[in-house]
Amino acid sequence: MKGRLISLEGGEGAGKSTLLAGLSAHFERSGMDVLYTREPGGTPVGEAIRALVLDPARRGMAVETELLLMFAARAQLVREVLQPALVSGRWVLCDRFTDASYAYQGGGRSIDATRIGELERIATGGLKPDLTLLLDLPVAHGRARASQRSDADRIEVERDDFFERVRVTYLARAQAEPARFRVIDALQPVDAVLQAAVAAIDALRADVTT
Ligand code: Z5A
Repeated sequence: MKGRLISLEGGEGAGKSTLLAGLSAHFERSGMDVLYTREPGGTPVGEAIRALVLDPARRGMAVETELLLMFAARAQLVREVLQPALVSGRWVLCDRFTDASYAYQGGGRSIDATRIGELERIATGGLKPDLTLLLDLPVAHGRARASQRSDADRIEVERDDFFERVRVTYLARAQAEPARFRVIDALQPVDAVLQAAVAAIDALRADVTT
């Protein structure tokens, strides 16, 4: 594959949407052609799954169902969007990818990581981001930020201990794969978060061209 895949991860209120807006303006200024997509979603099938899996009315959803739906959306995104884009040499910025399933369904819902790994092989065929930007901040800060928003989705209504496990799992994955992850302190001002993300992306670009 000639293109590059960058994923954006973080817990609640980490500021992913804010960073995406900043990165999009930065890429436009620097003439970089980047494809944006998101998970769950990014395809008509994936967006339908997103509506179902995040619907607060679906209170009875089993954790295994939630996990399978995340991977069903991912399998579609990989085949319909990511593989063709990467093969054609495009850079893709994906708002969440497989690390989110390890963090939320593995850490948050306590599903065994080995079972998640089995689904990962089926859904992604081993496709991993070249770079993962992890926006990290204490759960209480993130929840305070997110509380400014209106409707909470089915996962956002979980308790603090759920989001603590999500955070711990993200950080453990970053520690296990330091070459892929760039952990960004999301308590910094918006501009500083953007600068850190741009620096990590520039380093990847420099790697590709040398
Ligand atoms: N999920 C899952 O469980 N398993 C999976 O495999 C996948 C996903 C792929 C939807 O994700 C849900 O899906 C998510 C995980 C689950 N559920 N939860 N919880 P999403 O990524 O679409 O939704 P999100 O987590 O809510 O992300 P978001 O929309 O990008 O929100 P955000 O990270 O909180 O970003 P924000 O809206 O930019 O920032 C929140 C507020 O903070 C806002 O008022 C900003 O102005 C403010 N902000 C942002 N940055 C700063 C800084 N630096 N300083 C101060 N204030 C700031």
